[in-house]
Amino acid sequence: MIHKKQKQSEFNINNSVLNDDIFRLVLSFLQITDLCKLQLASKQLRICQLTTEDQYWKDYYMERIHWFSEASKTNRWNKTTGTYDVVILQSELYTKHVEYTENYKQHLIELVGEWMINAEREQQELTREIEGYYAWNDIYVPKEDILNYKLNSNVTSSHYKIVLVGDDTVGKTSLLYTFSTDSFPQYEHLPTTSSDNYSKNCLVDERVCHLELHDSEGHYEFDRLRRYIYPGTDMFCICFSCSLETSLRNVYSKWIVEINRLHPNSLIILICTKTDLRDDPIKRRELLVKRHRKPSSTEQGILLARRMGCFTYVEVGAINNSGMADLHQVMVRGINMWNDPAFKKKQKKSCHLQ
Ligand SMILES: Nc1nc2c(ncn2[C@@H]2O[C@H](COP(=O)(O)OP(=O)(O)OP(=O)(O)O)[C@@H](O)[C@H]2O)c(=O)[nH]1
Ligand SMILES: [Mg+2]
Repeated sequence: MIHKKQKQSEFNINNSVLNDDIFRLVLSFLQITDLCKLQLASKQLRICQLTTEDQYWKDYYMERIHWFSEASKTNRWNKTTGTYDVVILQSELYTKHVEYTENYKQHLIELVGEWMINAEREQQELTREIEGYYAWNDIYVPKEDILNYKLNSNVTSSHYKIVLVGDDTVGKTSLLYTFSTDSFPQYEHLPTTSSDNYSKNCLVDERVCHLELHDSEGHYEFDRLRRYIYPGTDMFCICFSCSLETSLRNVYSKWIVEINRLHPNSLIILICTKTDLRDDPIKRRELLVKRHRKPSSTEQGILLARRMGCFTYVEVGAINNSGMADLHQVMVRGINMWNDPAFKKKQKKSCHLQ
């Protein structure tokens, strides 16, 4: 039986029989986050002092640098050779940081710091880019005003055709699935290859409304086929993901152009998807590491909606059901407001004044 006093001294790491080398070995198995926690525990303890040694950071640093550069590889089309070249995005950052031989922790902090500055700069650049886009008529109405609009009792139609478009993987199918079934799809991304239909019945101002919801294929291979679902649409919803700035840019360079060319003067709303990613620290970090970007902001979405002549702007996160509860209201009230002669008159007046 171990005497109480003896037991205490054996397990007191200050007076431990374990020497520094054994501690080092133990520490080398720990995750860097645990080392950081230990480092903060107490500066007096020898084991905590050991955690500050550069060798732990070296392994972590090298592993991270390798992972960052792997994660940032992308295929870029080479016009001259007619093949895809593997390029590392922001490679100058890695090459600069690979050469270090000491102060690994410090360099890792600097590297991430550079990305954050880069991400902030890119964000400001994107806002300037949106401001410079060709501006369609600004007919923007805030979502809150649409929600306050009361349905006109003279209007008899309660069947509405709504079409969702937007780049592939922005989450159109997931949004429609969640919207119509109240549950997020359990499968990973299955690219839509035919225009599927969903439907939803809802009650707005005591009127039963039927929403006929059309999914579409986001991939450019389907550009020719997609247009066949457009005729008779009451509302187009252009979707982009807040974590994919190419999908935001394509609102301007592809989707608005396509709809306005094939069906001018249609009612279009802009939907920003996957807003849960803005609050998810792991996903934010992944975006920072892979593309040195931050998710696009609400202000940028509203600005884009105004420049693109969209009627309103909505944000949703299908995965956590955020923004989904009043989406049917925005759709039904939005279509009715758009077709209201009093509203059209007001819109025309303000367009003349501009
Ligand atoms: N984090 C998050 N992921 C989502 C959300 N919505 C969809 N996703 C994921 O995004 C991926 C693409 O979703 P889809 O709904 O298939 O995208 P899509 O726009 O229909 O794509 P195409 O059919 O190829 O045009 C899937 O892996 C989904 O699980 C969301 O709200 N949050
Ligand atoms: Mg789909």
